[in-house]
Amino acid sequence: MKLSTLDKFNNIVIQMHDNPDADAVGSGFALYKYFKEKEKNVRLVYGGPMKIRKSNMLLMIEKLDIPVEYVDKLDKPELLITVDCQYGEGNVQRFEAENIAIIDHHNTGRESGEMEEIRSHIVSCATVCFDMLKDEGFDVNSDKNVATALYYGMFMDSNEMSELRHPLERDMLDCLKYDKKLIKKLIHNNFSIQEMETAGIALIRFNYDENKRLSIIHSKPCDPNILGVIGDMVLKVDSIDVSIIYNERPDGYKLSLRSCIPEIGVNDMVAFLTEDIGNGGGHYDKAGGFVSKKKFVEKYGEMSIETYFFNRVDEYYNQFEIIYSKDGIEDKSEFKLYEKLPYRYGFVKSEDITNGDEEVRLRTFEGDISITGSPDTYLMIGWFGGAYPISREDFERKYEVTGNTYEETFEYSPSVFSYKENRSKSIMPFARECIALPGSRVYARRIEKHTKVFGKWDYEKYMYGEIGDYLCISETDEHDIYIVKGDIFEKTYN
Ligand SMILES: [Mn+2]
Repeated sequence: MKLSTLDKFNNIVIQMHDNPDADAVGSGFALYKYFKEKEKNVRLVYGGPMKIRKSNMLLMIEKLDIPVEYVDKLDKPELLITVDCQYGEGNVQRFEAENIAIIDHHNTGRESGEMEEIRSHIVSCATVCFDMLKDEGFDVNSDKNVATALYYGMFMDSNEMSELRHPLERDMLDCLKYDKKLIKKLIHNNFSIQEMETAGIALIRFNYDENKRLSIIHSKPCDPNILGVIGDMVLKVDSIDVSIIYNERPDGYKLSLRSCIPEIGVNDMVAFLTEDIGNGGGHYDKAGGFVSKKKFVEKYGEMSIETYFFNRVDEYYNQFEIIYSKDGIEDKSEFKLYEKLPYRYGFVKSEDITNGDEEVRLRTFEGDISITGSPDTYLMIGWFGGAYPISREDFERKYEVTGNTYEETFEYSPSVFSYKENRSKSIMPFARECIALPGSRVYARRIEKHTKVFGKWDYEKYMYGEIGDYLCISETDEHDIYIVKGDIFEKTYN
């Protein structure tokens, strides 16, 4: 949904979930300002059993001048927009309205409809709003309070930015001109004495698996950020490599994961733990997620959440295989030779975007990779806009340059962050077209077991392959081992 499709309404109420958090308030406030600018009659409200009490929230609302109203009834507005929540869910007081729109980032199983924008792969609703506002040409930095509110919303929903997932979130971080002093003040007003006690109790009541060097903690209800604080502390213990902490909320369970070993990337692990019943993601070493109670019961019925986490963690550990590119693969008996079909791809010469040997961060779905501009390094643009580095030598062996420019639109346009210019910029304007040469071949086999590959380019991180993806070895370089998504492989190889 484009935000401007709602411009036709005049009486608009933006509703946050009950007991709104920073993400709900930040998102709601930014939308409020958008509609105010369009001279709409707009209100920002929440209902539910209790008024906001948390000190950071009260401070945020006061200092940023956010016109939040606590209401117990509405007189059927022309348009009701629920933000950071979905109309009809248990954590949103139900009000009648002539039209209903939803802007959210929770995975409740509902798909975006005509007047709905639900992006469950995004860490915060503030990020969804940021993107929608940007699309409308609304400058979020024109009002420092709006920029600060959006920043704080994402900050709180991502465990202080440590659980960011999507390149868009990193763009938002780079773009916002927010009030640093106020953010600092909010950080230091976040926990109450009771919550400190909760953290203490959580640390005493831990579950520990000696073989996996893993701890699972069920904390009492508390601010989600406390989970991150506890997790960071738990990981400093000499006999623990992986920490899972979760707690219960009215609508589900909030999870926070930490890892300090390269073989376990908690971004994959949380995605596995929340598969079909919620959403999750983040980084290799820090990640977060959410399990919806409704979806959990639908899928697992009476099972307790403790049992579920223990079983599921076992499954995760039992089912993956690890491959180190530097060691190569000895047994190639199940691999078959495939030929790359002559598809069109985009590529960029790294020098074109870096002005010489400048260092930039290439922003990919898997995270940022540092690239130094060089005549010998190119960037390939794959399906869905995923970009990755390739040496010129490999490139010239596998592709032929057509001389055309390469124009495609993607959900997220591949981009680099330039340290020199202190901004991120799309690489698409520099993209040229090439065609895969016939004879570019790989050995590949279908993955039957979750596989982690420590690749050639960045040894600290692995690529994660799920069942149905393909494990590939370059025909000419046995240390060039990588994973290609199943659907992409089947389309582009023969
Ligand atoms: Mn949120």
